[in-house]
Amino acid sequence: MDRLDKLGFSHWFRSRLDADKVAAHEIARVVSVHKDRYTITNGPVAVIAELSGNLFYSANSPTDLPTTGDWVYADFYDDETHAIIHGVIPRKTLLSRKTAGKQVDFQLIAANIDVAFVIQSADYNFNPGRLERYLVMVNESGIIPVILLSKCDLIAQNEVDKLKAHISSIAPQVTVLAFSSSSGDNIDAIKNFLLPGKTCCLLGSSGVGKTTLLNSILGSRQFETQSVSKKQSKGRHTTTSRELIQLENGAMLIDTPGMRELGNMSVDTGIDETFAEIVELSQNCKFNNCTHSNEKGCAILSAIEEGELSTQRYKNYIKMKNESAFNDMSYFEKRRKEKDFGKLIKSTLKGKSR
Ligand SMILES: Nc1nc2c(ncn2[C@@H]2O[C@H](COP(=O)(O)OP(=O)(O)OP(=O)(O)O)[C@@H](O)[C@H]2O)c(=O)[nH]1
Ligand SMILES: [Mg+2]
Ligand SMILES: [Zn+2]
Repeated sequence: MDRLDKLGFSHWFRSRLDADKVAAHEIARVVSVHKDRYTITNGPVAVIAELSGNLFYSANSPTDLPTTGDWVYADFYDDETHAIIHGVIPRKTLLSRKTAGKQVDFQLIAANIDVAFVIQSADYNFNPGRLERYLVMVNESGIIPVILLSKCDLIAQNEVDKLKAHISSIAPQVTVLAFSSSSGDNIDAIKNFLLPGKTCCLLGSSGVGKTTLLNSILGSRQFETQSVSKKQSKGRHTTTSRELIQLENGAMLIDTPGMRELGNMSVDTGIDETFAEIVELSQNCKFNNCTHSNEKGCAILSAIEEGELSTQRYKNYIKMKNESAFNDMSYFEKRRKEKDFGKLIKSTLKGKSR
């Protein structure tokens, strides 16, 4: 299984394999997804694949279907030019968010990521609240976050230092690197995280320079980038799909399209990890059921008063807690309705067949 190891397969996955499925199928990794067309690889070749009808129809939610980075059971056909995916192997980690817009469901970003680079650009894009949002998503799934501050050629060194200090106050446990793809500054420090057999991904708003960084790492302009329209200070969503790329040294990297809105659901663990000092403070609140909004003896409120905790950070914490709870409730409600609807159809069909 050596060629799979090179793609990141490890004991963790091996110990979770289904013996029957291993006997019936091959193992492969999903390189990219374009609507219902997948590209998968087992090492030597990358092959177009489709889902088996059984996998597609038995899926209860988007999380049951493969995404970029997933390990799958597959059958290869026609001299390995075509394949059918029969199942998803348990995931070590999964990056997902709430689908954009009003719909409440999970959208998968990538699976089996070891390290996530969360990128903000040093010029206009720096936004602590958004950074916290990304960290919640990454922490929730147990992925190691690394914060990258891009385009440092555009601001003075003392400004870079200030931003880095600000980030460290938000995320004291996380490595923060300032870099520039233009000058090449610190690209080597980023490369140190790209280890053979490990899978990393690039996350951040459109235009922060994710694809430019990927090209810098590759040492060639293999992937398309586009200048940020200065007027709106907004990127143009140049990258539109996620693709797993294997680097020369054997590490894997997934570039992702910038996200306009990052909504989280089911992220209580991620929130608590991202805001660990607030959780710790709450243990000193006078009342067990403290809502940290107006109670006397609230350790969080007094920390804010004493300037030990920033109001911004506290507000973002509460906001994300509420949002996650609200989204979970809506999702639960939706699933309940879908189930009822499913039962209705089943009972109608039963009635007909009688
Ligand atoms: N000055 C400067 N500009 C940079 C740097 N890195 C990227 N840029 C520019 O920023 C713009 C956007 O870069 P992209 O790499 O396309 O951004 P992206 O994050 O991949 O954007 P999406 O694919 O839309 O999510 C391009 O014009 C790049 O040339 C940098 O280090 N310094
Ligand atoms: Mg891009
Ligand atoms: Zn409290």
